[in-house]
Amino acid sequence: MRVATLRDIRRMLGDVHIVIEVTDARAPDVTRHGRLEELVSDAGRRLLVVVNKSDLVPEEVLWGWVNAFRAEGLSVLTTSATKRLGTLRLRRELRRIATERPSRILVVGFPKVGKSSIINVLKGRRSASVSAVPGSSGYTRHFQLFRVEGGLYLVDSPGILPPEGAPLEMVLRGAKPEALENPVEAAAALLGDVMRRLPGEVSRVYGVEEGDPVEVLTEIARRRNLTFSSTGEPNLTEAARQVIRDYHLQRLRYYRQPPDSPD
Ligand SMILES: Nc1nc2c(ncn2[C@@H]2O[C@H](COP(=O)(O)OP(=O)(O)OP(=O)(O)O)[C@@H](O)[C@H]2O)c(=O)[nH]1
Ligand SMILES: [Mg+2]
Repeated sequence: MRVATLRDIRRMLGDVHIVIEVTDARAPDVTRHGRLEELVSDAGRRLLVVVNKSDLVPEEVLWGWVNAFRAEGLSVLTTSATKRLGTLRLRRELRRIATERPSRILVVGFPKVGKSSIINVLKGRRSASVSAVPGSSGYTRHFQLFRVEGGLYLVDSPGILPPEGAPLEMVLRGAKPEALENPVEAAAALLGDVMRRLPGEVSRVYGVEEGDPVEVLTEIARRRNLTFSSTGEPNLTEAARQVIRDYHLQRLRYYRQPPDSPD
């Protein structure tokens, strides 16, 4: 995973006109990046927040998030890159706000929010790849431009933000389970939150009774025969990794309620 530091992003901002911050509809609050938004604003660049994976959450939840973000003065659109929902609107919006031509657009976000999927939809088949930006400095050596349409270019090296934070935040921000210091703690936090927000989901996916998260994790380990061969004890770390992967692979449903909604 090539992770860009905020310093890299700041440098890239010098060469782009518009920034698309891609967030995951299941956790828009956790997958947006306040510091990044500040940098974009400080650089005087236009920010467009895209709430992607809209197909994974109920419509009222999606609109709750959109309204909350708009109330903060943010420009927001929703997409499902895989189901091609909202992508035409996104293209039209880019065309509308790209007042300067040529305009270069940077796509940033945490790992696995769907940056590449969105770029691929926008690029389309007709798009041509264009070599490095002439006459600009620094980061440009490493990026290629893709033409969305006349005068509208996407920077092909998407800014992947480092997934940092509390254990649950790291999972929602796409940190790989192997990269987590304490996967058991992270998976327990995730399971606890899924059970609280979507009662019945954990039992549907794992066939276990819902209750204390660590006990649930232990039961998952037992049921999947994840035990240490030496002692026969349940291997909680491996069970935790599987649960985290299940969220990333969209097998375990989860979404967060927008503010001001009954939780
Ligand atoms: N359900 C759903 N899945 C999506 C959507 N967009 C992307 N995905 C899936 O999410 C996963 C990550 O998508 P990518 O486009 O690779 O995400 P990315 O942000 O480029 O990931 P990195 O480059 O690894 O940071 C893939 O399995 C996609 O199929 C969406 O709108 N809905
Ligand atoms: Mg990508």
